[in-house]
Amino acid sequence: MKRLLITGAAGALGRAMRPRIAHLAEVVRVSDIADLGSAAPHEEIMTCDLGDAAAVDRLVEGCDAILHLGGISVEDKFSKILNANLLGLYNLYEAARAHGQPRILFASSNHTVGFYRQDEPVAADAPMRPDGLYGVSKCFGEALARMYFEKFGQETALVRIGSCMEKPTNHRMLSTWMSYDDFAALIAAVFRAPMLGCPIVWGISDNDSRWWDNGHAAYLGWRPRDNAERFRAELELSPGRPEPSSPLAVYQGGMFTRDPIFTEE
Ligand code: NAI
Ligand code: 15L
Repeated sequence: MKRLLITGAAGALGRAMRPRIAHLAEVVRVSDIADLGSAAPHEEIMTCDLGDAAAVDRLVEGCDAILHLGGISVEDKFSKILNANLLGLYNLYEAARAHGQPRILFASSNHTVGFYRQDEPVAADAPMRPDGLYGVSKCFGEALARMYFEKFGQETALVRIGSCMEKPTNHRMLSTWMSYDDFAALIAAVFRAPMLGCPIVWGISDNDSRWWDNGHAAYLGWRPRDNAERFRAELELSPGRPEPSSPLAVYQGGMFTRDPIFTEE
């Protein structure tokens, strides 16, 4: 493709994905509200607040695909979630509608279903059970994307990312971990698939321990290769197993289920 837009490109996943997916496009437009540093030769920088409709319209114009990572990524005050994750997503989809409907990969989250217990396998079409306002914002994002698909044919992969980081850091992540390389391979599969539709995809590696199954999305041809299991022995030593009654051991969303509602002051 000619131009791929990455929002949230200054964040943890943005920084990890930029070198890994550079080969997917001739030009990668990197965007964030935060400082993006200097551009690589194949990159162009556009600083933008997702809550600013006019700026998002300019951002999306000329792009063939969008990797949407930008937004508030943990529990936070509603005003911040409202601007970045609700208004920001609406702005992005309206801009996409105005500019040829580039395919979108939306970084959704396991926190859409965080209140399921860890002994309950969850199907992609099971009722949402968000574990906080952040999780609710991802439910909104999935619903918005689905509506734009049904009404206008806008294609989106709704990737419910588990824990995408260098390595798992607690026992819960033996089930939720996705390696950076597996995420990069998923992004490539999403943007190369002849037909995408609007599937929910669980963003996890090929972990032995798992609560989610991607059988319904096999047509994407994505084959994750990493497995959190190789970190089990290390995690047994530190941080060790959580208490059986700890939210970390009970709920799929782990400690997010215990976050308060952060008030504005
Ligand atoms: P991050 O917090 O490191 O990066 C998010 C980026 O979005 C930041 O650079 C931030 O400046 C930017 N941003 C925030 N508000 C913005 C606004 N109003 N306008 C423009 N940019 C704004 O998060 P991370 O870990 O890189 O995650 C990326 C995406 O993936 C997020 O949407 C997050 O919810 C989602 N996700 C990540 C998971 C993970 O394990 N890292 C798990 C599940 C979902
Ligand atoms: C998320 O949605 C967060 O963005 C990320 O920071 C992790 O905490 C991840 O979920 C997780 O559940 O481990």
